[in-house]
Amino acid sequence: MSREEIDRLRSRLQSARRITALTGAGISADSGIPTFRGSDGLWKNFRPEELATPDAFRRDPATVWEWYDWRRRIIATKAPNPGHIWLARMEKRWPSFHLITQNVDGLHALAGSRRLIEMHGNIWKTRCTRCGVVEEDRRVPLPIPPSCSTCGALLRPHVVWFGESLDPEELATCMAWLRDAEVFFVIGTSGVVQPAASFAGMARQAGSFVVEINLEPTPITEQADCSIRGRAADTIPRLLGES
Ligand code: BV8
Ligand code: ZN
Repeated sequence: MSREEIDRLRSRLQSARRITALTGAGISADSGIPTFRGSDGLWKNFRPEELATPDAFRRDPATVWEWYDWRRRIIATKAPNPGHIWLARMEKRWPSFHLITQNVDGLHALAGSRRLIEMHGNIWKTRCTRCGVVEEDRRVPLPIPPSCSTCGALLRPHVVWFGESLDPEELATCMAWLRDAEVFFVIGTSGVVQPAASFAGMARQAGSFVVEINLEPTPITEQADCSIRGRAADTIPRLLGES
């Protein structure tokens, strides 16, 4: 993206009031967390789609928990990067700035984002498979498999697995936020996983100016009004304030 294109985008942001951003694993890559489909994202040669499913958990809860515990150990040592931090700052500068993340690592909340929906859940929360109680559990490492402190039954990660539906209320709020946005950012996502992968097209249809930030082209690129090739941790601060 040229200097003048960046300047044009920056002035559009100055005059905008309602901005929504959708992030994926790419924004946390700059904090050292492996992405899903990047080469460093594999664990014991399993693909995420093979482990992040109710069937995998029913068949072998210990292996699924080992994968989550491996990810929790990595995430526990990582911090929000300038991409997370500048998006959190946007809440103060734009009263109608909203953030939707596909990530379960909790780094946006750690960076201070509050108008935030973690649409695929949070890796630091567990949910009881019997009594349904949801708790924050930051033990590293976890006893595997962890059991409910209330009823003793098996706990599962409080995340949305492939084949599971998202929380309907949260999904409705995401729709309202993307329809209402004058500018819709899509940052660090391969645009593969539904329904998040459809958000950019919906926002565009509702009249948003869609800005993609990614290292490489994705299926979202042709739906975007502009697509910036770059790291989220460098590009977001450059667009929103000091470079
Ligand atoms: C549902 C939580 C109703 C668990 C995750 C319609 C069409 C086709 C398929 C479907 C469909 N509807 C439903 C499906 C099935 C499925 C699906 O989408 N499958 C895909 C694989 C085709 N969807 C569902 O099941 C969803 N449920 O729709 O309910 C329903 C139910 C049944 C049947 C029909 C409908 C639920 C999906 C939720 C899955 N859970 N995570 C966990 O994390 O353990 S998804 C998982 O992938 C993560 O959340 C992750 O965030 C997400 C998306 O991946 P990305 O974030 O994009 O990460 P990725 O590695 O792929 O890409 C990183 C990108 O960053 C790259 O582009 C890279 O270039 C870029 N990058 C890297 N570094 C940087 C960078 N960019 C900028 N800066 C950098 N430094
Ligand atoms: Zn219980």
